[in-house]
Amino acid sequence: MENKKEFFLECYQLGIIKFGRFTLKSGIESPFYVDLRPLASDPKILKRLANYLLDMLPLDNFDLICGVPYAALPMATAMSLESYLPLIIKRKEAKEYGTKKMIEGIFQKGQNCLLVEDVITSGKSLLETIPEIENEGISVSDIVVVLDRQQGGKEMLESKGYRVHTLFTISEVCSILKEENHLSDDEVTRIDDFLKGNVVKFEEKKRPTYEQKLENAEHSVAKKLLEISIEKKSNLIASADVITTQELLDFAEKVGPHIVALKTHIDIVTDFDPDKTILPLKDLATKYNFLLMEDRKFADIGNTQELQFSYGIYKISNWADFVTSHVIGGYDSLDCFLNVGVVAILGMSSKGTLTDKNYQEEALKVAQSHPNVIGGVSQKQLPEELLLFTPGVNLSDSGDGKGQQYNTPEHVFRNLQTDFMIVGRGIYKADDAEKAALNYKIAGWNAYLESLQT
Ligand code: BMP
Repeated sequence: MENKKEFFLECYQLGIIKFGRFTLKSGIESPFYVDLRPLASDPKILKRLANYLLDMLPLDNFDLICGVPYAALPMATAMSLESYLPLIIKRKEAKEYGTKKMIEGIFQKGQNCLLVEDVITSGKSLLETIPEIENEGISVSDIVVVLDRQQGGKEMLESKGYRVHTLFTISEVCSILKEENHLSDDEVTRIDDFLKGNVVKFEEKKRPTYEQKLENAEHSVAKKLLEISIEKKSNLIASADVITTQELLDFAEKVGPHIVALKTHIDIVTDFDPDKTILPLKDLATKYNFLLMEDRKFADIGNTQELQFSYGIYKISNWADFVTSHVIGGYDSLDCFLNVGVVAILGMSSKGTLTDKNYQEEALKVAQSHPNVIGGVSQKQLPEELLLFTPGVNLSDSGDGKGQQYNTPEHVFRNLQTDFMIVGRGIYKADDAEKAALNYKIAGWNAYLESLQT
């Protein structure tokens, strides 16, 4: 049977590595250039490559396989055909129409996916790809790479807990080529020098602490929320989606000690009465030191929103500390929310939401520039100056059969760097809401502390 060296030499004949002077995407001049795409054009080599890669791996650990686009797509496909591991496809860009999915294929939340990459340099592109897969509820534990350029990527990913399996390293390849007289001593020295001086340090910015956010916060409501968070060691907002005043007050009494804010949908309370519903609710908010967040999701022109905010039976402006609002009415539509904080709806948690990439980018511009906005509801990381509120958190469920998509506290704090998690049914449907709130509070705070370490 051929050995790995013979196999590499056959691959080399396809022109996958060139030596000379090459300017890389980063602007750095490199003495070699690697392009493994030609391997896909030789079916016999591609099949053998797939088997070499599979031989290195604990295959029982994986439910799925996925290649980083584009060069690794044929490799992952070949590996799937050889191993019967089901293939999923990661898009470079979400589809503009239809489902807007980033990951195509058949998969289930909780499955573990083997990631395939052709070449690893700094590891940055893998680090961008992994959260997109994890966002679908799929975990990634192992990455298999054909060639490691030995510039720090493997070590960086390993430091984050991923197992990285590499078939070849550039040093190994160079010594094979030198043995076979394809490379001179001078060229090998030049490559060694380049490798020594070009280990890419991937400087990942650490998430700010609540204390740091508080220092930079401008809006009084943002400050208050952060102060409560620090004081109570909580980042939990309980969503009180209950339909009677009694249930609402009972719920607030139970969860009050553990939360930074109580989120209401006041228009679902069937027996709403300003004196019987709001006054005692405000007393509880004072007693337990939490804020009131009315999830009204305004979505109209400024004048109508102003009326909806201050008139009608709910008179939200009289009691809410902050409100949610779509920004679909444009920048000026948010002017009416004086003296409260606005949490802009940037992206929703439900399946098939129309808040696509383009909408989110435009909505974010409005949110970032409007002084009434303290943060956004999103399933994506936001710029540091905005507070991120993430609903769709549940410790045990993956969905509700009505389109809601759930994530764990670990996911939202580590991968999205959220500031506040919003939990509804995970708490109010629990047999013991107080205990559930305490459990979520602890899980959220621990997940936040852990996210400071990574
Ligand atoms: P639950 O944890 O029971 O799924 O409740 C989530 C709460 O957050 C609901 O009140 C819902 O209206 C709200 N919400 C959401 O689920 N997704 C969003 O994108 C925005 C929300 O406000």
